[in-house]
Amino acid sequence: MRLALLSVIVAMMCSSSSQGATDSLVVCLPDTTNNMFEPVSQSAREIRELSWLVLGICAAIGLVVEAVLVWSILRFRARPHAAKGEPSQVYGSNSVEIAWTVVPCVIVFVLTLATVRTIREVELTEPPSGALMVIAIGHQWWWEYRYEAEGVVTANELVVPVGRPVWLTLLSADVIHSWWVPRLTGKTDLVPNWTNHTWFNAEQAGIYKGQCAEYCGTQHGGMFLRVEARAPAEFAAWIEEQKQPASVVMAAEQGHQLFTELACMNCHEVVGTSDGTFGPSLTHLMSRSTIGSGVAPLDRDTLRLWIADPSNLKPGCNMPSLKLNDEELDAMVGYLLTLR
Ligand code: HEC
Ligand SMILES: [Cu+2]
Repeated sequence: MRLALLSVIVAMMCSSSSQGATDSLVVCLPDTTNNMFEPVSQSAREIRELSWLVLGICAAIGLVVEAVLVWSILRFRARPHAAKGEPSQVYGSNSVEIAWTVVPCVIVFVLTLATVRTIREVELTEPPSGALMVIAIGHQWWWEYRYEAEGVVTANELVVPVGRPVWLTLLSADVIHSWWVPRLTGKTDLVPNWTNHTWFNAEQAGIYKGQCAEYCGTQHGGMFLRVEARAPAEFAAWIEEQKQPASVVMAAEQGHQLFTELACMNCHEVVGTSDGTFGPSLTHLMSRSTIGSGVAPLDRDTLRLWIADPSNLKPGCNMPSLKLNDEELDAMVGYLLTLR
């Protein structure tokens, strides 16, 4: 019954889109990997089930109301030769009053029970046993990830092992942000001076996308989330790489020198060189695949554009242009490219 009703709504949604009628929800939504109806973790699956239930009940109510409306319009429309004057007036009806009080109460009760049950399964108060503990800090407009036990700090791209629960401690450095990767779990806010938690257990290797889900300023829209779930052995290898200090390449000495002479080092950490924390850690910058919290792929060209002036890629972001000349830019980019 529930599914039959839903397929009606879905068919209606699809046929009103320019793509024409299609027979599944997946096809009429944009083809991205952040579809909450394709969960890859237990809690995301619970949330999907609840969403279907709520959508189904609401669709049924919508259909009943529309049906009564259409029927009334047709049945009681003004007809030629109908009696003139006011129709007969009806005042109060106990049975109708009782029906439209009791039925909504029952519906709300069912929705409440289902919601409470889902919340209890999705929101834990303690980390699940054996969980990987990561601190996630929201900044305007990027994400800091600290694996305290492992001694690893990275930014924007959270790497996790498949099949092991991940317990995230959510903090904010400035305003309220919200961590939401729909295929992994529901959204939880990162609130200044307050500690929140969320968790997920990725069942398949892959890259899961999301987006800061609480308006946090100019570049809120440029504050993407990206979680990469890797097989446990690959994850362990990644941790080992991230624990290494930054590589020192003689050929990049000029850029390294510039990095320490300019303000870069006040804002950025490069283990062995600087310990700024205002901006993302650059120790293993090139192990990431995007720049600016996902606004562009990370390569030589985007790096050069970014250093010349970050607003080329992310207008309004909190890194200033240090107005390097062409030669300095080449040296700086050459150095950053060695930070693998
Ligand atoms: C006032 C502090 C500040 C200074 C000075 C600064 N940065 Fe940044 N930098 C930031 C912030 C903040 C971000 C994150 C911007 C965002 O994504 O919204 C950033 C981002 C970056 C990124 C992208 C990192 C990523 O993973 O997305 C690189 C690379 C970078 N800075 C290099 C440099 C270099 C090189 C210098 C010196 C020429 C420098 N920064 C100077 C604050 C600073
Ligand atoms: Cu945000």
